[in-house]
Amino acid sequence: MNYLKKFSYSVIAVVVLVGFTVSAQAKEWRGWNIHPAGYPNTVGMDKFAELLSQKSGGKLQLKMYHSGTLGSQPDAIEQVRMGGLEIANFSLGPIGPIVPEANVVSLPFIFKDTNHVWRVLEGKAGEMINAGLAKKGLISLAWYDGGARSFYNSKKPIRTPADAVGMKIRVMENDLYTGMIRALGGNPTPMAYGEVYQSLKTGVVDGAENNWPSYESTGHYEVAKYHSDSLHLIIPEILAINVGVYNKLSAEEKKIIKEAAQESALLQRKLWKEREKASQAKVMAGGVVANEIPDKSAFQAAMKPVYAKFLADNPGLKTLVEMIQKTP
Ligand code: GTR
Repeated sequence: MNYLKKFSYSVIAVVVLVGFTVSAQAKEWRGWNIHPAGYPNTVGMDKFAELLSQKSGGKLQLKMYHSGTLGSQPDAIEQVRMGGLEIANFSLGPIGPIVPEANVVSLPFIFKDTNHVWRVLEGKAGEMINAGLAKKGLISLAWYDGGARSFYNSKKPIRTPADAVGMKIRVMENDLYTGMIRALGGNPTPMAYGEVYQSLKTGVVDGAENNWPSYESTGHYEVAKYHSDSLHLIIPEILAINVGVYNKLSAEEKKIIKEAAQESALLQRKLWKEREKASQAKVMAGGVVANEIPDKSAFQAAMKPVYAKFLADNPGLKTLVEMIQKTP
């Protein structure tokens, strides 16, 4: 063997050895996200992955799978709870049926605005929600902005609850949302996010409800051009990690992961504000007919039975609901 060959063999050996040692020590996680490239949550999760690697000197690695490629949201929630997937960004909406404490955020009109959401989540109510999530396998690392959701449909503007009577409206899988649509006199259709565009297009449903960025990024505005500013739900989004994975981390790793999550949330929230405006402008330019609902009291009054049923089913959550309502 000549010198050059010998030299290159030993270089290869060293590289292989180093490679093995790094991968033996590194934790490699898989992350789920439903949104496409460029969406604030997608950028936020990529930033989270980058910060994790940076702050841990490469020991904490997260490979993100965007656009729901690893499955629907209800399935992914189960996966993260059971440890099949380690990390995800979820809406609290579809988590509600599993974690009753987290379901209070899905009571229509419970929040005044996004800042109210942050005040609640940073206080005692937030602690109770986090404890409920942890009991069901999900540790909350940070909160992302999910904006306010409004109705849109392919038929006509909704100005009063009477306009929604008889309308087939897609909702996320959560009994609170089917109750909400029934209370308005509509027909709720729970359905996975990825199926909504086609269902609106073919008339399987007349309408749906979401925030401006999702209304735009999914193309729903192309097939449901009447947008009515009901702002009936303001649902926070969680950056969650499986409880077993989290509990095995060292104190130093827990600190790193929390910091990275919080930093990514600040970025997501900033991008969210920008995207809300940009999405609204884009859909309006695309021919959307939007109406405001300056007085929402008729919609709020219609939600009384939804609250009554929720409290009858979950008497233990009365304090939490009141705590949120009383948070200034
Ligand atoms: C979006 C949310 C998604 C998903 C979706 C839906 O606003 O970010 O996680 O919940 O709504 O309506 O299914």
